[in-house]
Amino acid sequence: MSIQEIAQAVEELKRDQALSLVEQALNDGTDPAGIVQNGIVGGLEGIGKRFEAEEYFLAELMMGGKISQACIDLVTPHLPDSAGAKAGVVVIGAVEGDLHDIGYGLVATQLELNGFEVHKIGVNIPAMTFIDKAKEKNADIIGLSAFLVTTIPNCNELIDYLRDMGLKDKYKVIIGGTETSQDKADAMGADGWAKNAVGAVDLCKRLMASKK
Ligand code: B12
Repeated sequence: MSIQEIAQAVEELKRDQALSLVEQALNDGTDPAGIVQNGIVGGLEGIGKRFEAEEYFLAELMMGGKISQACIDLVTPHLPDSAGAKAGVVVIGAVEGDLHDIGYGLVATQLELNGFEVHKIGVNIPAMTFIDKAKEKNADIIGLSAFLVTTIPNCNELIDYLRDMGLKDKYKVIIGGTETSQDKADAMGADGWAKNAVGAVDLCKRLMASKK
């Protein structure tokens, strides 16, 4: 059994096989983070490629999302926990127009496991709702997830609002999602970008250290 087989089962939308391979890998003591990143997320990448090649369509994309979430739910209880003082408060969600929640869900889980208090506020969230939530929860960091070229400008919008409201220094804004990059983050004045959930934890830790 290899992690590659999990990726393949996810990519081929074989739900039962994917779930039992994940279970088997966990029982064999395979690193849970590796199962997620190389197995499940690897499979989703394959699905994305087939979608681009018009081999898969929206129905397959949706099925892939559901299968992956079920696999991630199996792995989550096995991810290593870090006890200790609260590392910081993060409000995270998908920006207006964006319905992709698997990626930021993984970021939220990793942050929680690393001692952050995380408030997941959902998908298709308008900029002002992020800001209101950040105020309500006294957040340190606002995490914006954007997977589409058409939704990335909504990250800019939120940063512009924070500037106009004189709140740009109060909240650190980080972005992530397939079509985002460090360059895009820099261009819009975000405080950081991360490629994946592990990178997001490092980033948030660094930002919290710079706040102190
Ligand atoms: C599953 C999926 C869907 C599912 C989402 C299900 C769900 N509940 O999330 C559904 C079916 C809903 C969907 C819909 C659409 N999708 Co879609 N989808 C995907 C797919 C295959 C996987 C995305 C995913 O969840 N990956 C798994 C995560 C875990 O992987 P990840 O990106 O590595 O995640 C990490 C980082 O992104 C980062 N991260 C994520 N968020 C954040 C936030 C912060 C703050 C930080 C720091 C880091 C961070 O950390 C994550 C964890 O490690 C991608 C293909 C791809 N390669 O991304 C297309 C993809 C994103 N979708 C695409 C498209 C076109 C669509 C649709 C427009 C299709 C349509 N015709 O309707 C709709 C748009 C819906 C909408 N308004 O949002 C395109 C986008 C292309 C573009 N240039 O904009 C992609 C790239 C597919 C493709 N290759 O064409 N999709």
